[in-house]
Amino acid sequence: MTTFPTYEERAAKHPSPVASKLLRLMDEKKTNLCASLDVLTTKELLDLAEILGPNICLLKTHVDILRDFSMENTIIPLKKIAKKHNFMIFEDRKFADIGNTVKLQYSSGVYQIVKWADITNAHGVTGPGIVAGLKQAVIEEKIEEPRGLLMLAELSSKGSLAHGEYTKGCVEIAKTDKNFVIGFIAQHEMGGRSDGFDWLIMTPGVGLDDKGDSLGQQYRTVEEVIVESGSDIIIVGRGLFAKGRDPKVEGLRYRKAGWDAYMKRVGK
Ligand code: 5IU
Repeated sequence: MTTFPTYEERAAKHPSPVASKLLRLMDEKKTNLCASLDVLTTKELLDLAEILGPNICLLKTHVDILRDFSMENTIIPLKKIAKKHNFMIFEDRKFADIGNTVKLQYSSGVYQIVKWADITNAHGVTGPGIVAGLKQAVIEEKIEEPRGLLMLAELSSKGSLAHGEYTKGCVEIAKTDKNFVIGFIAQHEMGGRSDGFDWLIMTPGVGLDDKGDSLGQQYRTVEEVIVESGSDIIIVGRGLFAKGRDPKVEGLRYRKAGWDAYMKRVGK
């Protein structure tokens, strides 16, 4: 196995302040677990954030699922919990329109994502204007905290069309702004590590007990994702909190599995 730089080494050199902050906190907290909380109410979201907080580096939201979203009751308390337990927030918005439209979707409407999410993501289907549009929202809204974008290069679901030339195209789009684009949602390591690029690879479709669901989701194990496919962060949803599972127990279990796999990967 070729030696791979540690999160700590990568944090020290990374050109993006968001990626650097995330890599540093992963190293300090010893976790590469991102909890994906697709829940219906603010109470469920905040309760799970509080329970899982000590074991995660990142919390992934889909705020448009919440029945009772508000900046005041959802985002302000969530940011407080994030600060208390030292994790970052990733809104899995999957922007997919022309630059001017995504700029407005990112900054305006009910959710005003640019104001609170450290990280968001975008499809490459509309071309590099999507990166420029989202970046413009960060500048025009005068956001002081750093913001980062992930390109959706591959998906975990059965029959996904994001592969081959499409995936390569997403990598080229990512290269158009290496301070803002921090990496990929993908199933494998990609993009190379030359020319000053150090992409973060975050992988959903991770489950230790199930193989998939009835709607096309496909799960791989933590070891497959981190050691064999070279991912940096495991994104786990129902594996942590589905009915009958104890999020405290599962949080610890996935965190340990993720960290052990990372240690194996960096040869420690
Ligand atoms: N998600 C995927 N696969 C993908 C992408 C996003 O599962 O390829 I892109 C999201 C959907 C859900 C979470 O929010 O990641 C996975 O949740 P479960 O672990 O509960 O399947």
